Amino acid sequence: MAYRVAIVGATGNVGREMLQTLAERKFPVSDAVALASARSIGREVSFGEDDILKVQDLATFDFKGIDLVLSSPGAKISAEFAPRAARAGAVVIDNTSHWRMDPDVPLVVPEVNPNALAGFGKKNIIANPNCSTIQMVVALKPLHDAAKIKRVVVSTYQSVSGKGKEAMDELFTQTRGIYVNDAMVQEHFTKQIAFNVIPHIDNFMDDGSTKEEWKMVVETKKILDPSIKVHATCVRVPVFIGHAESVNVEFERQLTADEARELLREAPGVSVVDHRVDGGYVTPAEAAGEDSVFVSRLREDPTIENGLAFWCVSDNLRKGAALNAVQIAEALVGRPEFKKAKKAA
Ligand code: 11C
Repeated sequence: MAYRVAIVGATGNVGREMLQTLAERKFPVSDAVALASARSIGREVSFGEDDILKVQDLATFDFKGIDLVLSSPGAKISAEFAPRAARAGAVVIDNTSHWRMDPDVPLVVPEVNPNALAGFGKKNIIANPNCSTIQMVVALKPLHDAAKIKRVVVSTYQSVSGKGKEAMDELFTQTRGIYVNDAMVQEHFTKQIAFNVIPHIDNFMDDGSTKEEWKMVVETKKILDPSIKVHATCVRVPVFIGHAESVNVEFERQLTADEARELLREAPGVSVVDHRVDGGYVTPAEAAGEDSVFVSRLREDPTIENGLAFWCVSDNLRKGAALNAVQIAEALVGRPEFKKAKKAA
């Protein structure tokens, strides 16, 4: 069986990556539709090697007959269009933050909580988690199953592509400008991003954390285990693609670095590269364009009981967004609840 698939936000970083990932993974698509806001109507986006799609207007598009929507248009737009698409019978897999904490919307990382997909029919909406959460929970899942995590302290090193194409352009322009002595253009970040790091991603909250940090806390609980305590510091770094994280974990029982390494080697979606020699670890430049969550620098932390530290890196546009969404689609169409709903329609 093949499916009619609409991509919402098709001209953005994640939307284009969704189209590429669907084609690369040969997801059974009978018809693909690219949608975006009015200012992008008529623009063209590639779907696979041969197909070019003309972007249509999201605001006026009739979703009747569409089976699946993969969307990444911004939270406010998702709040408006997703119920409209769902009412028309499509299942929306949404990459924005808008639906993630809705109790009637599954928040899914297929390697971690695929069974949450059973609840997709409550709203016909499934949420794709935040990129920094996805890579962390993929790495934590096998460790949690083995030794039960009590607490996680994470610091992120997030690339500018998480903030969109204009943010990538700003990093490029500022970097070039510093070399050629041009005036500093600073529109998308609160401070200079070239040759700098910024401890601020998304809006500030009342308790002094940022929304990006809050997302890592509440999403990890929803996906993996509500009893896990998480403390996050999210930092923007002058890297184009690939988020990195320094993760410190406290378990209920001891887990040695060797045990953790073996568990992670067997875990779906994880590649362990941990050689304890110069260059024996993965950096964002090597993770860009790859599907895996890479884990390096595994070591015990003797400053707490049952402590373990590691480094994890992943392509934020792929596993952190488009790939996870396509994996959700793959898992969904194989589920009996989805097949039943399609038959009944
Ligand atoms: C960033 N993680 O790197 C963000 C981007 O909630 O989906 C994704 C925001 C979200 O800026």
